[in-house]
Amino acid sequence: MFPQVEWEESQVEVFMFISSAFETIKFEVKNDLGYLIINREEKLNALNSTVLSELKELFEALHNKIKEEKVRGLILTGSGDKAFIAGADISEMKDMNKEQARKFGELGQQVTLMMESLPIPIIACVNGYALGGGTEIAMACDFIFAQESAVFGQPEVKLGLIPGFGGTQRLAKLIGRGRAKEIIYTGRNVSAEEAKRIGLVIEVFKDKEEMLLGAKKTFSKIMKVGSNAVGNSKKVMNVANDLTIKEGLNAELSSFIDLFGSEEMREGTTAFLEKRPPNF
Ligand code: CO8
Repeated sequence: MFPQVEWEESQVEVFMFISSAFETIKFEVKNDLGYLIINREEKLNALNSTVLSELKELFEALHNKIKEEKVRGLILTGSGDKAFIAGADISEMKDMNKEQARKFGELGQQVTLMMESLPIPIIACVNGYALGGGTEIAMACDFIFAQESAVFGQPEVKLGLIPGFGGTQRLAKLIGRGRAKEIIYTGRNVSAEEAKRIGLVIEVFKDKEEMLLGAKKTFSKIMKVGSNAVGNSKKVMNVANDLTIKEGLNAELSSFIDLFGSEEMREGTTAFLEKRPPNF
């Protein structure tokens, strides 16, 4: 019933220590919260095949280890002050043949599906340009925070291309078809303020520091509730757009039943009746 990602065995044994294994991303876990940083500041964090492959490897490792390592959420941002992700790497794309383009497109799409399939929330903290693939990666997160100077957009038409990491699908679902078409057809920039107004972004902050603090505050609330309940909410809510209302309601019911009688549910309901905070 749920769109399946085919998770592969991760080569990485303990992801807590893999940060040093990556060239273009940084990852660390503090207080059960993962911080993932796209780390190609000199190229405005543009997504080349190495970044995408490393993201895929990280998400595979996370998927396999999430329970034992107790990661409850991810904050995704870009290194530096200028860009979240300035899109797919144009210099790498320029000379690709059709087969290479297909592989590159598939890899990017796969990364976005993995993000949606991980059973923990991901908050995009957009700290500057999020163009093309940048807006697309942000949209694969559960929701988007932005700093005032953030710039969104799908400028692919200016390069004679169309969005290729899910933008043609996810933007319309998030903000409605008409506005999504206008943004994609013109390739124009969308400010953080407009992005909030049209529902692409849910919160705008003065600067990166405040935005990261805001994300941490949101996670401190999420971490107090049942992690399986959050994971199941994500699973069911992410498929909502792909299903008829009847299929969606069935997905909701089966997920609801899965949680019924779980330790988490027992603790949540018992704590309420005993008038004490739950111990999840
Ligand atoms: N790719 C490669 N390099 C980039 C990119 C990019 N997307 N964006 C910036 N850079 C590089 C620049 O080339 C420059 O490198 P160098 O210093 O070596 O010359 C460095 O980053 C700094 O950039 P600028 O000097 O251009 O910085 P400015 O402040 O002048 O401008 C902008 C910032 C406005 C963000 C500008 O860099 C820009 O317009 N970048 C391109 C934005 C863009 O068009 N993004 C969409 C790319 S297409 C895409 O994402 C499609 C995804 C799906 C693909 C599916 C394939 C099948």
